Amino acid sequence: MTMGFRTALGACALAGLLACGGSEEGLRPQGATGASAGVAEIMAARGLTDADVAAALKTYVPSGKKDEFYVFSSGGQSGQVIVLGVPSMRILKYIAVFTPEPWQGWGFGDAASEAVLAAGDRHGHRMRWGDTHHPNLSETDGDYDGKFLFIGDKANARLAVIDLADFATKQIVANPILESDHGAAFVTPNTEYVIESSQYPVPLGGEFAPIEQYDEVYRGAATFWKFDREKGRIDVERSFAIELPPYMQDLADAGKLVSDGWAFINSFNTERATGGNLEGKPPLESGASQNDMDYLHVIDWRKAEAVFQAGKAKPVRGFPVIPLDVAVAEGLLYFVPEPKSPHGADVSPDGRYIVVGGKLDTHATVYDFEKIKGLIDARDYADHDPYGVPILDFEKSIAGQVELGLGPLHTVFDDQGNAYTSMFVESKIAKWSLRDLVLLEKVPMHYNIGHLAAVHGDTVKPRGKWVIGMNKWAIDRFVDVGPLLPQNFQLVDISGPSMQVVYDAPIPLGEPHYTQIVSADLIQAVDHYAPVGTDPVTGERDPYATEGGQERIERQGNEVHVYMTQVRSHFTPDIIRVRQGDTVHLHLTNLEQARDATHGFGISSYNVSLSVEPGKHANASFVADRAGVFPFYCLEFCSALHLEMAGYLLVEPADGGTAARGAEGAEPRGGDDAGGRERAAGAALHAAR
Ligand code: K7E
Ligand code: CUA
Repeated sequence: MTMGFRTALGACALAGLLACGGSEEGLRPQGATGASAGVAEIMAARGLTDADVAAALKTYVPSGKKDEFYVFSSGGQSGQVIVLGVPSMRILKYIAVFTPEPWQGWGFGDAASEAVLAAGDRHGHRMRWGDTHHPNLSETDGDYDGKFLFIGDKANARLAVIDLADFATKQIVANPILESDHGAAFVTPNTEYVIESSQYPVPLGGEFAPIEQYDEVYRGAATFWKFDREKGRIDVERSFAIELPPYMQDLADAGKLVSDGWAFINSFNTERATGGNLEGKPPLESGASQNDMDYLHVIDWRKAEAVFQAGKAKPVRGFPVIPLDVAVAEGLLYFVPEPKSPHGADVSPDGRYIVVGGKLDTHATVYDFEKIKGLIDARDYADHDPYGVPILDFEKSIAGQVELGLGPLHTVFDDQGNAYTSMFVESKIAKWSLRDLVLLEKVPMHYNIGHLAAVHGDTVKPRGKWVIGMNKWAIDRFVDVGPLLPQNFQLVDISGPSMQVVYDAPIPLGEPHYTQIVSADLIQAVDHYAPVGTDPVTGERDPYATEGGQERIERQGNEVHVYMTQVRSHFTPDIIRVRQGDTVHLHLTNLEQARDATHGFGISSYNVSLSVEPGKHANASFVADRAGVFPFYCLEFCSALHLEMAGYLLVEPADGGTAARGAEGAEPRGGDDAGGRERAAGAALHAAR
């Protein structure tokens, strides 16, 4: 009967996985005596197959055990970064980046985060969202070093720097010449530069030009942001860009090892279609799909750096840009044709090959850098584009093409010489041999796979084991949650002879694009801020940091500075008295150093939310423009007396209304009886202490 059949199957599955010692019997894995029968019962009750159990055992991380790898994923339209663990696929954290996030006190009054966000404002607009596409970990010698994470905002051409010591965003730079990016963020092998290249051409610098002048005035660009590792920040002064023709530059990757010093960007719309479907022109999408070939951009960034340092760049909105004609004359920009609607540009671990997918092509094209370099050195050009950029011969530049199927996009690598390419149209991952350029196997994805990631799969040292397919719109994988569908990360075991999908993880925070998977032992996160009073953005003790015993309220005119501390389970001070119209400057230090001693600060009606991790200092300023009584409290359940960790902001009416006067009479305010009139006249008042 069914029950018995299942029981036997389940036991076998378990036995196989636990390296069953026995033989025919096969039912009692060593050291797991008695487990098999229980497991079989569960399998029967839940209708699980052998494969299900195998998958569960591969991904289950028992309570108290930790994951072997971190996943850093873009958060798509959420403007954030999602951190997961592999193999469990448990979500560990969202890192606030371009978007305010109240739990982390990011952009809700906290001055340090507000300043980081404000640095990303564009053209005087307050930007509070982003479309994060490609996270990139900092590298040393072409492998992740676990120190920093960069991520680009496609919608607004911005780049963010996240420090993995505290998993917090430290810097946002707004690209002064671009309006959108896509080839971002991609680091060079020692994180000398973080690449951010354009997607949609515009007149560089953000000025207006009619779209009829697209060919003449609209441009793309590749920005090379200089990273100062010591400071952990982009050094804008030492950064530069290279002007590119008005093609739609797409994904970027930096060369490594044999191709170190070079960068590669695929492109589409070399037709330079501009749309205009209501104006009698073909829609952008069809205009952009006429040519059989677009151009892989090949950039000698070391030469570009030298050209920039030699002062040959020209300022565009104050930002140094190597003009296109200079780039051509200096020999730092080349094109190689790439088949129809290309996407992705992924450099192999040895740096020799660049793999480009073709959304409308069935092949992945494998370029051979040595051939490309040979053609460049020999000035063996097949042609020039309308802007004078040398075009190399396609056939002479490639190692070959692999027939993979429909809609190949992105490629990552394992430690066995294999490549894995996402097949968007087919909804599959194709595994193929980089050496022999033959397709080995495909595994179905659910569904619409975009990027994929492998463990250290885009470094010089891939580590195999796992691939994650990053699928869009999980139409049939989870219980329904309305028309806006979660995404689906599928974990694929690549350690065996055939790929096995072992876990589906819904991603409910925007549409992630790229992800990187890094060994957990490379990440060394701090568990508190030291010294006490540290501003997490500067990494230094904040000038307003408050020591225990030094808490005070100081008034300067109508500015009230509140020097406040918190320890379990109180704020000092816990009563703040101000007058309507005062500007309140809250300076809040968490005096604790224990790792589980995070406090928060949330206050009614004034839109302030602070997260104050142990040792952290936060500043928040607001105008107390509404009279009333506003409780504030600690936002983390920090102790048994957490609910008591609260206080009051008392904002007395500026017009000295009766209610306020009545209350005032009872307060030890001394000699301020006529305060109402004085306040109404805007007179300076002394601080209430
Ligand atoms: Cu293919 Cu923005 Cu990298 Cu999405 S991109 S999938
Ligand atoms: Cu501090 Cu709750």
